[in-house]
This record gives sequence, structure tokens and C-alpha cells, in this order.
Amino acid sequence: MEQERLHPEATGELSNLLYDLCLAAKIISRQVRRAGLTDVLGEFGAINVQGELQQKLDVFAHDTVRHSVEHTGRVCVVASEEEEHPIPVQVRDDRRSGKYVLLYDPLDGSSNIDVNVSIGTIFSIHRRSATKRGPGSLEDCLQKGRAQVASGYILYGSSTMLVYTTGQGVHGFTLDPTIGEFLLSHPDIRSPDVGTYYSVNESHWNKWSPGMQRVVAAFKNGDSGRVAAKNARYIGSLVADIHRNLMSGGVFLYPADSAAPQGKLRLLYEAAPLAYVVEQAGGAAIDGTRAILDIKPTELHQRTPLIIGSKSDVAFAQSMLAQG
Ligand code: FDP
Repeated sequence: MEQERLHPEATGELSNLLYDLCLAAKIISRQVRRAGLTDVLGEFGAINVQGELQQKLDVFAHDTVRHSVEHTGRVCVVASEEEEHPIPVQVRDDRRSGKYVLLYDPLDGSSNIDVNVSIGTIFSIHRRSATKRGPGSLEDCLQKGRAQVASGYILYGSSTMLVYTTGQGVHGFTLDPTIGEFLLSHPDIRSPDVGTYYSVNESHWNKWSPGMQRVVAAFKNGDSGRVAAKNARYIGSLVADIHRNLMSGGVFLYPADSAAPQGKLRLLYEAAPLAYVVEQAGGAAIDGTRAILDIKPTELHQRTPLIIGSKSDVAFAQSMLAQG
């Protein structure tokens, strides 16, 4: 609301959309916190002991976000990592069709869901661009990260935190479960210029290019004054790994490899929204050569290699990779 006041032309719609996402986050957080107690763990489609169909937590999160935004008239299309195609938002009256596009990863870090390790929700908001009225289209979703009007994540960790940017810095809110509200706990988060940590799944070492092996070796062992040796931390939940590095300084890498030449992570649901947050906090994010935010997507579920975090560390990786 403070930032909205800096824009006299603002209608409040974006703030309200962020509130809608906060509501979804609270519902998902409640479910994540009770995950071991309720029948939300396990395979989607499995029958639980009561003979009811179990709902997997990531499907629950997908539905919760979607239902929190689709009746508000604020969004024209949503796209989720859980769905193959974008979901156009139908409205009875064309004049009430929303002006925003919402892309989201409902529950990132799925391999950690069933083992009680931090997971997160990632969101990316664009203005509609390809269509003017009625439901939005695939083209509305395929915009460069640089065009985002807001992005952020909700981390279900030792506490539940919302971290977001609208292009005026990065702000963190912690959910106070006693009053059910997100309270501003981390205003104006800044990413340290040089990181303490490097985060990468080193089990893929043999599949990386020689250039990437040199980058990771330099972060591990140091490189004659150009970069100091770092400590390793890898949770395997992107949101949690990025959040730690954002707060403490560090670089996260998910490179392309011989088995996944485009990398693993999704440009629109993971890399671009997190890149916007990290850049706004003073860090950087590249695919090896280009800024993530400058990549024009051609597919909804497009993948990208990702190197993201403290600015000097990302620049170091980029310069080493440029040497081949
Ligand atoms: P997951 O496969 O558990 O859903 O995007 C997916 C993601 O997790 C990221 O959250 C995480 O950083 C990465 O993949 C982990 O991949 P590896 O298991 O290959 O390390």
C-alpha cells in the first residue's frame, strides 16, 4: 500500500491481486503445516483409508491459487507448472476481464514435500499484452521476465514468509499464525555482493561442460584471488536455496548438462520470477551468457539453465564460461 501511494495512477488492482495471493498462501501454509496429520501426502489419485480420493499437496496448491484469483476480475489468464496449457479466465462481461496475467509454480521442491523439508510457491505477474479484452491467451503468458510487474515467492520454512518485488526493492513479510496476517519483517532486502555459499547438485558433475566444472571447482576451492572458496549448501528446493542465498549471500547453479541440454528449471515459473526478485535486491541471474530477464520465451514450459545470486559471483561464473 505504501508503494501504491507513490503511483497516483495506480488503481489498487495489483495490491488486491497480491492480497489474493496472500490468501492462497495462508491456505496452502495451513495445509503444509498439517501435512503429516491429514491425508495430503502421497500419490495423487490414491485412495486413502476412508476410501476417499487423496489430494496431493501440489495439486491442492495449484487449485488454491487458481481459485483465489479466478473470480476476482483481476486476471485474464493463469498458467501453472502443474497444467500443460494456460487457463483462460472466463468472464460474463468482457469489460470485467482482468488486466493481469498470473504464472505460478504452486509447490516448488516436490521431492521435499513428503519428507518435511522447506518448499515454496513462486509467482510471476505480467500485464496482458497480446489481447485487449475477454480471456487472455498463450501469447499473454510468453513475455520477457523484464516485463513483469511483480514477482515473488512464499517459503514454507521454519516460518512462512512472503518475499516479493514490484520493481521497488524486495520486501519480506512473515506470517504471524496467531493473527493470520503477513507482517513486514524484512523491508528492503539486499543481496550481499559476494556470497558465502555455493549451491548446486554436484551429483551431475560428470554431465557438465568443462567450463561449468571449472566454475564449480572455483567456488569450491577458490581461484587465485578472483574468488574465495565458499561453503556448500544444497536443499534441493529452489525457493529455499535462493532465499538462503538472498539473505546470507551465495550463488545457486542449475546448469545444463548432457542429459538435460536446456537445464531443468522452468523459465516462466521459476527462473524469471526469482531473477526479478534477486536483481531487485542487487544480485544477478543468467543462463550462462544472457540475463534471464532478457530471454523471450517461445514455450510455456520452456526450461533454462540458471546461475543466480550474489552479483560478483554470477559475474565471475559468466566470465569463466565465456572462456569456453
Ligand atoms: P523438485 O524436482 O524436487 O521439484 O524445480 C524443481 C526442483 O525441485 C527445484 O525446486 C530444485 O531446486 C531442483 O528441482 C532439484 O533438482 P535435483 O534433484 O536435480 O537437484
